Amino acid sequence: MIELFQFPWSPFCIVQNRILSFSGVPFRTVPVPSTERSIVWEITRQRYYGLPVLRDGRDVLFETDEDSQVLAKYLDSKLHLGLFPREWEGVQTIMWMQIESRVEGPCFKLNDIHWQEFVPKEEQLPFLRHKERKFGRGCIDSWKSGQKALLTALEHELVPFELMLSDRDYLLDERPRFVDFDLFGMLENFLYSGHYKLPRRHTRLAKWHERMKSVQHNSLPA
Ligand SMILES: N[C@@H](CCC(=O)N[C@@H](CS)C(=O)NCC(=O)O)C(=O)O
Repeated sequence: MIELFQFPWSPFCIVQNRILSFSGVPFRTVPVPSTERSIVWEITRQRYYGLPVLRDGRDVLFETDEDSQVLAKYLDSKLHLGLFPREWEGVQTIMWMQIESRVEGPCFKLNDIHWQEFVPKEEQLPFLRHKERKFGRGCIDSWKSGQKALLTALEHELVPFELMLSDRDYLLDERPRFVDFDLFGMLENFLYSGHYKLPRRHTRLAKWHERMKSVQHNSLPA
């Protein structure tokens, strides 16, 4: 059975988790603390410490760079999900680069503001240390004081996606492609703390989000 090594509020883990549930294949999630990655180090034979990681029998899959999409492409070709059709090659790359930087930035900061509510107590010290080493001392407090501006930035970054949904159900055409799952993962991370709702003015995005929560591959036209 396919195994997904993950932690629950990670935007990138949510992407893979939703692709797997969309596919309908049985899979199991293996919880890994966000701050302690020895299991990942071990199964990747000391080649990777990031998450998510997939294990499928003897194969262990992980990303090779920021934009590699190794996991999603593996699942797509193994399970024939139609996530990376030729006609959208290139366009999807530009979109996921945008989604995983300009959209992901405000999403994870807005969620991290509430970190003490969802990071287990024993992980809180290494969590804070990891964040402050990466983003500077007091980073989370500064995100908290800039919360309104971050929400405005997110609303602004989502405008092109709202526009793309004017005359179709998914971002590129009538079925979800990789970028739909990618954007979904970032937004679920934003919503994870339970303190936020999607920006009210993006009404089509709200309906798309509802569709993305439950869409199944086998319910789409062949
Ligand atoms: N482009 C990668 C990014 C993955 C990523 O940034 N994962 C985070 C968790 S959300 C991570 O493990 N970062 C390294 C660390 O925390 O040490 C992907 O799509 O998987």
